[in-house]
Amino acid sequence: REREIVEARVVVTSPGRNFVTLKLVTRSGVYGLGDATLNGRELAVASYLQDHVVPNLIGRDAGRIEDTWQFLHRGAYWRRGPVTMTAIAAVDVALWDILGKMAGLPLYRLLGGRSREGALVYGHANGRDIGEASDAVGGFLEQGFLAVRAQCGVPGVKKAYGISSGKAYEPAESELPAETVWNTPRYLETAPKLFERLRADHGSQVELLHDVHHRLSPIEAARLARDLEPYRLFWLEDATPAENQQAFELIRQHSVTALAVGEVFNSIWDCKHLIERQLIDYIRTTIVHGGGISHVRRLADFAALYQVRTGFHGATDLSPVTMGAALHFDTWVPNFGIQEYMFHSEETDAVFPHDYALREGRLHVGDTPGHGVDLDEALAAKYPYAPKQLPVARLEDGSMWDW
Ligand code: GCO
Ligand code: MG
Repeated sequence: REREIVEARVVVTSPGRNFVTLKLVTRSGVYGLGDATLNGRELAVASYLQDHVVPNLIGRDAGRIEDTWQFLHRGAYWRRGPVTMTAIAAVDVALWDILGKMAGLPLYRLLGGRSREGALVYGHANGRDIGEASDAVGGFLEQGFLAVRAQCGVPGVKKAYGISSGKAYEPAESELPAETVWNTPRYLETAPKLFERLRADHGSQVELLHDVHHRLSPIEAARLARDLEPYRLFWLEDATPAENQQAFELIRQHSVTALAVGEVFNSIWDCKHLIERQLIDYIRTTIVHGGGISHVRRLADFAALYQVRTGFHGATDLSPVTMGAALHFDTWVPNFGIQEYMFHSEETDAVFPHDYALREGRLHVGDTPGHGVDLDEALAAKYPYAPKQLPVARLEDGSMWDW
């Protein structure tokens, strides 16, 4: 009875950007937190939770994590999809947090204990041109980063994905989507030159990554992967949209550049073929959009059979609650690869106090019971929701493209 859920609250707050958080409270007063943020579509998940999930949670045993997951997944009848799986993830992570607090154990110990000291992370370096991007990579190396993702502006393309305009990169910047214009040939010329320069400036040791952000066709992606081979990328990410998982066969036929995919996936079924056929090297689906710890754990175990490693999404639109849960997972999971890490703003960090810390290019979790991330509700209330959407992209003739 002490484990009975007596209260469930959906907190929407915007400390610099929008976040949706679920707070579950048990009769004994222990609470758990789960992130439910789906960038640009936040209120759809907030409503899914508030209107359709919360009434099912009151009176439930917080210890029945698996049963609750199955209830919400099978019981919805309408399975999968980003909104549903993000809502289920929020409940799942909050329940794991409660379990940890009740047991007095950090989450990684509940999962099976430590496999490594810290989780290798990669930071985001970008610049308006190749020179600026190279300087930005240098800045990360000075901070002790061992792995850096690099993006640079493309001549003739205004506001390309991943390039900040001075302050921290935050793509969902306006109430209606910003319109950008994309040019594939110019990009395919520029990207190999960027990595040629980065290897010349920074040597062979640093791990370099790059995100194509779904903007190439399969054969274009194959060409880029081949052109980048001399620079030994840690990975090339989202080289082509992956709804058709077979598309990656074409890239594999032409290149040995390591491939990562999956930040927009929400279940194991989205990557089953990619993994079984060993068409990718890293799976990026993370806890918040992939049904929580209970589902992503299955995905990671399946991936391990095929030597595919994790490389969790970690952009700033995933809240510190997801980062904390993901880092516990990274600390445990045997087939860990790397963790994406963009710094949250000071405002965000103040609303979500946490005990993870960066040391020498790796993030380390603390030993606080649960996932170690809290929510300052009084402070959160000072940052009301502000509708923001992600940009869109068009080709030069005006037709819609992938941003
Ligand atoms: C990444 C991602 C992000 C996404 C963002 C969308 O690799 O970090 O591609 O930059 O665009 O999370 O909300
Ligand atoms: Mg990405």
